[in-house]
This record gives sequence, C-alpha cells and structure tokens, in this order.
Amino acid sequence: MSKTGAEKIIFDNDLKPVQAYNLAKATGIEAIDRFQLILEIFAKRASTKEAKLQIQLARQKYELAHAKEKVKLAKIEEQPGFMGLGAYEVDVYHEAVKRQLHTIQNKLKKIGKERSLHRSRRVELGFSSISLAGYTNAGKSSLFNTLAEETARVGLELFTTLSTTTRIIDLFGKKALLTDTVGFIDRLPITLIEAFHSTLEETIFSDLILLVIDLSESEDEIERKLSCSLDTIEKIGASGIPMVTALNKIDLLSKEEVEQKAEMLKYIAPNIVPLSALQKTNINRLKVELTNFLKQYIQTAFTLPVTDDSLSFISWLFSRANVQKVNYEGDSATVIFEAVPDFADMVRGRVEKLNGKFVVLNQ
Ligand SMILES: Nc1nc2c(ncn2[C@@H]2O[C@H](COP(=O)(O)OP(=O)(O)OP(=O)(O)O)[C@@H](O)[C@H]2O)c(=O)[nH]1
Ligand SMILES: [Mg+2]
Repeated sequence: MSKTGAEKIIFDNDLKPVQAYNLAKATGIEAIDRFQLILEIFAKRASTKEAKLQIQLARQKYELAHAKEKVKLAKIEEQPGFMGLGAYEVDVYHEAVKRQLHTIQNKLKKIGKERSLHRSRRVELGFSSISLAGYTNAGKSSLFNTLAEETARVGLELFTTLSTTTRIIDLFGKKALLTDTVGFIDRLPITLIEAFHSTLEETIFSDLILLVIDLSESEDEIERKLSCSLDTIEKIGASGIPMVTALNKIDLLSKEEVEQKAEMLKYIAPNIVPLSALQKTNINRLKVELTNFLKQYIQTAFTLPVTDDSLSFISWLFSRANVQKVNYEGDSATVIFEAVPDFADMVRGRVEKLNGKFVVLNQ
C-alpha cells in the first residue's frame, strides 16, 4: 500500500473503529469511511460560522459514538488515525467529547435564534422569494451569480456553498429574492441531513424552487440525481412549492443532444428551461418562466401629507418593495408600488396611521 504513495484508504461503506484499526495496522496508513470523507469535504468548504459549527457537531457526534472503543484500541498500540488517544482514560475522553458537544450545541442554538429573526424580518419584504436547489456541482452558484450578477466564489470542487446567501434579483423590473443553497447528494448520512436542516429550511419558506440539473451528464446520471433532488425536496417538506427546472450546461452539448434530453426530462422535471449559467445563454427565457410562477404582486397607490415621518417611510419602502413612481404635489406625496398582498396590507396600516389615503390599483 505504501508503495503506491497512498496517504489514506477510503471505504464507501461504514467502518467500525476496530476495522479502521486493523486496516491501519495492516497497511500503516489511516483508513476512513464515506461519512468521514464527506465530513472532511464539508469542513474544507464551510464558509460561515454556522456551517463550521454544524460540521463540528456532526464530527463530535460521530466521535461520541466511537470514543470508548477508539480509546481502548489506542491503548493497545498507536496506529494512524488513533494517534494520541492512547494517553486518555476511556471515561475521561468520552466526557470531554460530550462537553465539547454541548458547547457547540449551545452556540448553534444562539445562531439559530438570530437566523429565525432574520427570516421573519425577510417576510416583512414585499418581494417573492426563490430558492435554488439541486445536486452538488449542477451549477446553482453559477446561476445564482449570473442572475444576481455578482461575483462570489464559484469553485471547481464540490460543495462550494455551505451556507445560504440571498440577493435581490431583477426580473424585468420586478424584484425578487434569490437564495443559493447547499447541494444535495445521494446517501447523505442522516446526522449530516440533521446538521444541514437549518440551511435547507430556507427552501421551505420560499415561494418558488429553481431546481438546477447538469444536462451535460449521461441520461442515467441525470435521472439518478434528479430523483435524489426531488426526494430531498420532499423530505424537507417543500414538495408543495411550485418549481422551475433549469437544464444547465447546454454549452457542452450539441443542439440535438439538448433537444433529445429535454424531451426525456419534459415528463419528469417540472417546467424545464435549457440554459447555460456560465455562457449566460437563455437566461431571459428563465426569467420569463420565473416571473410566470412568482406570487402575484398587487399594484397599489397611496397619498401622504409630507412630513419627516412620511418621507422616512417612503425611503424605507424603496428598499422593500417595487416602488414605481413618487410624485410630490404641494404638501402631499403620491406613491405607486407593487408588492405581495400581505406586505401591501401592512403598508396600508402604516399609511392610515400617517393620515394618508391608500387604494389598490389592480391585482
Ligand atoms: N460548461 C459549463 N460549466 C458550468 C456551467 N454552470 C456551472 N458550470 C461549472 O460547474 C461547476 C460547478 O458549478 P457551481 O455553480 O459551483 O455548482 P453548485 O451547484 O453551486 O455546486 P455546490 O455548491 O457544490 O452544490 C463549476 O466548475 C462551474 O464552472 C455552465 O453553464 N456550463
Ligand atoms: Mg454552490
């Protein structure tokens, strides 16, 4: 084994500590399983404090389940992967891992509270929300960047996005919120599904899901990853949300191949749009499709007497809804704007408090 220069052996199935120990003993190098590999990749890619803590949590849970056996084995003889553990007493190590686990859980709880505050604040916006979803490496972040025209890091490797990011995007003059999310993978270990549930939760609270598929792969791969994605969407309780499917990476295919694959997917993927996030092909067609499925905005108008309060209210509204027109005449201001119905209702209340008049123009 060492002849090949390998630094690690990776198993696609679960390894018990005793198996990892015996493999390390026989080969002289560390043996890890699929779960540990996924953890290592997630750990490398985690970009926010929350994502990092969630990975530490998953790692500590794994450690806790194996701590006693690992320390016992390490006492026999030091092996790669068990190094340093031999100095511990079994119970002492177990307790230490447990304590670390509690500390991480407490930190996460705090962040979780901030996150839900953040989300309810977002509901106070007049825009519809769209969540990206799809298998890892399908091109979600690329499409996010193209749509948001922003230049966050787009990586070659897997799991580029481990935290959710939200931007306001423009759909022919109408604004919507777009959220990039973590990629799905097959057989994601259950502890990791739990760990990332809070991240995936964003998807449940959106008005529309933009599912991304890598069309350049073989038909078998496409079908496998599509069904994994649809399964995951169902598991997190988001299957009732309308969906648009972006068939991405068409720049890597001939026109005939695109047509043939689109024909095959037409019946299993909802509302397909072939496109290239990288080459920015067919992005307008996608925008049309997204606009069709967004929550209906209603158009309303209100008139307010000009005061400091009403002026600051109008500037507040600019950042939260599609303000289409502001007209000052004498000592009153008239504003026309579009927003989702709940938000428009909330604005009506504020306008009436400021002694203004509010009318719905169309819905
Ligand atoms: N040729 C081609 N490559 C693309 C296109 N869109 C994305 N890619 C490439 O596909 C790879 C993955 O893209 P990402 O946007 O990071 O994929 P992702 O779905 O966000 O991946 P995760 O965050 O890991 O789930 C990158 O190397 C991109 O450059 C496309 O339209 N055409
Ligand atoms: Mg990404």
